[in-house]
Amino acid sequence: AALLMASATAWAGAALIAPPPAPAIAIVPQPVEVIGVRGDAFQLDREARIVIDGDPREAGAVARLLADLLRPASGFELPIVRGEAEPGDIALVLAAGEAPDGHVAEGYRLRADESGVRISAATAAGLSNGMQSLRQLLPAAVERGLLLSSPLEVVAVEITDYPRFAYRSAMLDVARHFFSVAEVERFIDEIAMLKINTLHLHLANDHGWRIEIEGWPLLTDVGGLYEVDGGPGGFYTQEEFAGIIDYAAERNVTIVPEANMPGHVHAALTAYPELTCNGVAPQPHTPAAGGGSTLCPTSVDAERLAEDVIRQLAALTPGPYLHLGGDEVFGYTEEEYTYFMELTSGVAEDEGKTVVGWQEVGASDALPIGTIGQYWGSTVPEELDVALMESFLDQGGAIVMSPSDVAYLDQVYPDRPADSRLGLSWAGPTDVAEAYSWDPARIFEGVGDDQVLGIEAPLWTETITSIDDIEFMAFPRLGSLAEVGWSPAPASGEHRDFDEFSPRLVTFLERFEELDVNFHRSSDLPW
Ligand code: TNX
Repeated sequence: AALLMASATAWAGAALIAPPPAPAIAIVPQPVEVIGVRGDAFQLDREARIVIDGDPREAGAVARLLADLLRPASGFELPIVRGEAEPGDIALVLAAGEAPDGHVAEGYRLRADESGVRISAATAAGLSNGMQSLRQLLPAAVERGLLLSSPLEVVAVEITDYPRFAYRSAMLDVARHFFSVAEVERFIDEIAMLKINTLHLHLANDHGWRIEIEGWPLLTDVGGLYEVDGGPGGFYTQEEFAGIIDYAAERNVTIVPEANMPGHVHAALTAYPELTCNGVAPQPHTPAAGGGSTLCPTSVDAERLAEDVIRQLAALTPGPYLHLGGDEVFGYTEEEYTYFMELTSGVAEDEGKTVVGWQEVGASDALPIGTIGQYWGSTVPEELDVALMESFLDQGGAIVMSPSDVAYLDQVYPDRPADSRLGLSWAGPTDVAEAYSWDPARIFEGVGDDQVLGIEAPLWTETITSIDDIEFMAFPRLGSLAEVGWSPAPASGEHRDFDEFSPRLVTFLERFEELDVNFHRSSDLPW
C-alpha cells in the first residue's frame, strides 16, 4: 500500500465514494504515478487478443514480445490484430496525444481492469516501457515459459509514467573478454526489463579488437584472437553486429558503439605495425592490467584507421550516438591528444552522430557542439573533474554520470563469497544500497537535471568471463541504478528510501529467478 500514491483522479465514471483498496504492486523502476482503481482485476481469457491501434510497423515488436511472454504461460492463441479493442483484449495504442504531457519520447499510460488492458503512448519506446511495466504486474511465473495452472490476472490499476533521464545505460566491455551474440542478447533482454534504454558496447581495448572493419582485416583476424589471460577471444562480423543492433532496437535499447582510441589500443598494434611509432607489432597483451598503449601520434596510418573505424561504426549504427573513448592516454602531449580527439570527433560529427567521450575528452575546447562527456570520477569530484565537466557544458554538451564508486558494475560486492574471483576494488566495494543512494544531479554544483543526459553503469570485464559472471555483477545493482535513472528525483534535502525500494527489488528478482538469472543474493536486501 505504501507504494501507491493516493489520488482522487480515478478515471471518469468511477464513483468517488471511498478510495479503492490499494493493489499490491511492485515495479522497478518505480513509476511516476500508480493509482489503484475501482473494479476487478483483468483476467486473461482464451478469446483475448493483442490489438494494435496505431502503426503496426511501430508497435509490432512490442506486440510480439508481449505475445511471446503470454502465449506459453496461458496456452492461448492471443492473435496480434489491428483495429479497436474489444472487452477482454490487451490494447497497444500508439497516437500522438497519448503520452503523458511533456513526455512524448518515452512516456506511457497503462490501465487495467476487468474490461481489458490498455497501454498507450506516442512512440514505440513508450509502448515498450508500458509493456515492461505490465510484465511486472503479472505473476513472476510467466517468465518461466511454461503453461500455468491458474489464470493470468492483472490488478485494477492506472499508471502514468515517464523517465527522469533520457539516457539510461549499461556498458558491456566485450574487449577484455569476448561475449557471444547470444550472451549479449540475453543481457539486452535483462536490462530492457529495467527500462535501461542504451547499451554501450566497448568494442576494442588492449586485449582484443571485436568488430570487423572493412579494409583492416587483421584487426579482427589477429587483434581479435586473444582476451585477458590468453583465452580464445572472438569478434563480431559487421552483419552480426547489425543483428545485435536490431535485436536491441526491438527492446527499446539503443546500441552505442565504442572502439576506444587513441589509448587502450594494444590489440590493434599487434595487427598493424604501421600504427606504432617504432614500426614493430607487439606481442598480444593478456594480463588484466592495461597495456598503456597508444596509436602513434604521428602515424598517418593511425589517422586513416581512426577515420575508417568511425565512418564504418557510424554507418552500421542507426542510433544517434558514437562513443569515441579517449580515456587514459599516456605519452601524448596535450596538443597531440586534443588534435586526435578533434579529428575523430569531427569525423563523427560529419557522419551526423552525437559524440560521446570519456571525461578526459573535455581537455579539448574545440569539440563538436553538444558533445557528451561521460564522468567516471567519484561522487565526490576533484577539481580537475569539475573543469572537465564544465568544458562539455561550455561547448553545449551534457553529462552522462557513471561515478565509479556507485555505478561501476565491475567493482566487488562487500559481501562477495570469500573465494570469488569476480570484480576489481579500486573504486568499490559497492553494495545495492550504495548503488541506489546517490543522485546524478547532485554531484557537481550547477549540474542539475538539465545538464545531465543520464546515467550509465559500466561493466568492465577484466575478471568477468561468462554470462553468469555478467549477471552476478550486474544484478541486483543495475536495479538500483535503473531506478536512479528513471524515477523522479527525491524532494530537495531528501534521499531515496532504500527501505521502500529493497523489498520491491526482491519482488522484481523473483522474475529473474524464473529466468535463471545468476544474480547476487546481496545481504543488504530483505530476502
Ligand atoms: C578504468 S574508467 C577504465 C577501464 C578499466 C576499469 C576497471 C575508464 C574510462 N577506464 O579501462 O577496465 O577502470 O575498473
